[in-house]
Amino acid sequence: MSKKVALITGVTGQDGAYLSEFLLKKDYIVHGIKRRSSLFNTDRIDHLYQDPHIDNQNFFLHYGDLTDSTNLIRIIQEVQPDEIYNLAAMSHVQVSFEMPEYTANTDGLGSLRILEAIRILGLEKKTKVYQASTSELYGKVQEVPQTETTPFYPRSPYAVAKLYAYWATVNYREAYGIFACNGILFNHESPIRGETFVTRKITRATSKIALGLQEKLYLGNLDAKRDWGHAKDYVKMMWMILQAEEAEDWVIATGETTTVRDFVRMAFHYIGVELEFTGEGQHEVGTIKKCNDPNHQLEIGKEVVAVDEKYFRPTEVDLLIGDASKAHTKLGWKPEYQLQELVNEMMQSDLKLMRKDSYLKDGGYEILNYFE
Ligand code: NDP
Ligand code: GDR
Repeated sequence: MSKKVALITGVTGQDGAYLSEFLLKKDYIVHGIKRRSSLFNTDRIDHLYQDPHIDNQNFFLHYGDLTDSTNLIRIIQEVQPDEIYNLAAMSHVQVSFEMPEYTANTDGLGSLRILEAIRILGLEKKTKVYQASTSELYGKVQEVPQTETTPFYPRSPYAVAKLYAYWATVNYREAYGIFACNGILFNHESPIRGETFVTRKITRATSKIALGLQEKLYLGNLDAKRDWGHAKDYVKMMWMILQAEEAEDWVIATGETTTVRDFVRMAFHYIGVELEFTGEGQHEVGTIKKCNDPNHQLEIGKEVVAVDEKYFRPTEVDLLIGDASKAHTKLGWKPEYQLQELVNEMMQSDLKLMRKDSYLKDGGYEILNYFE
């Protein structure tokens, strides 16, 4: 039997990398679309790269962009995929307030371009499509926990664009019979999460503070609550969604919610530090209350966390907590990771990474801290 062929947009991102690994293990031929950039942007998938001069290659990269229809049509025509995973997006909620039009073009129209390419090429009966939908669609809380039937109320240009993509996916399923599905995924993280999302920002900064490479971690809204899972669990579910009997839309979540503040506590706990938070709103600070690890010489009372208003969003999503009962019951999906395990894995990885900076600093190199 011939191998299944998958095409992944956003292959260089967190989920694209984990999904590629997952599908290659399942013996798929994997094609990915990457953007041209002036520096290498394939760090997360370099370990999957194959010399194009060898036979039996099963991982291929194509230059492309979700804003370029002709490029997408050509790649889909060449690849003839059985499954498309549309993961490409301008995925940062706060940045979408700075770049609303680009976000709409990529995250909204980009999804339409993929669906339309399938129609133009007559692949409606062959190619299944997974659309990376998001818990950001729920935005302003209408119901707790959120399920497949909870009304949407997007609160950012990102979420508005993703709302368009959500409904385009449903519409192309109903209008043309394409096996197109939305995975409404709640936040999912990992050691390869983008550095400016809050979890990774926290684990990187905590590691740097532990090693004396950074003084303080500046954050925005510490009260925001998110349902955080591990990206590895979630990419498995993307695949399961396309293997289901019927094309449907699915909520994927852990069912537990945690504040940003508690995530910070958990990261510091990993390095043996207990934090105390005092003050309110933009004046809130986190100081070291106890330090149990003699390797990390941090003084009691030192202020290591502070709030900077620049990270507040014009409209915020206060509380996300998902109910993935449908996925549990109909597909047998259950997340394997607990939040503390995820935090530990991220801390372990970032401490290792930051030790490199520490050696460089000892060798006389200047270490820069980016406050984004
Ligand atoms: P990342 O930001 O890590 O990856 C996004 C990917 O999209 C990168 O490969 C990026 O390329 C690519 N990309 C961005 N713009 C374009 C464009 N115009 N054309 C082609 N490619 C583009 O996101 P994640 O892996 O975390 O998320 C994957 C998808 O899932 C996204 O659509 C996101 O919105 C959605 N999602 C994510 C959740 C999460 O918690 N992680 C939760 C719910 C939904 P480059 O590397 O060059 O920047
Ligand atoms: P989110 O993720 O907006 O949920 O979108 P992010 O990690 O950016 O923010 C989570 C919450 O933390 C608060 N926050 C901060 N966020 C960032 N980035 N930086 C800070 O300094 C900071 N301080 C507090 C935010 O206000 C927010 O409430 C992610 C993305 O992966 C989307 O693509 C995806 O669709 C959703 O998750 C589900």
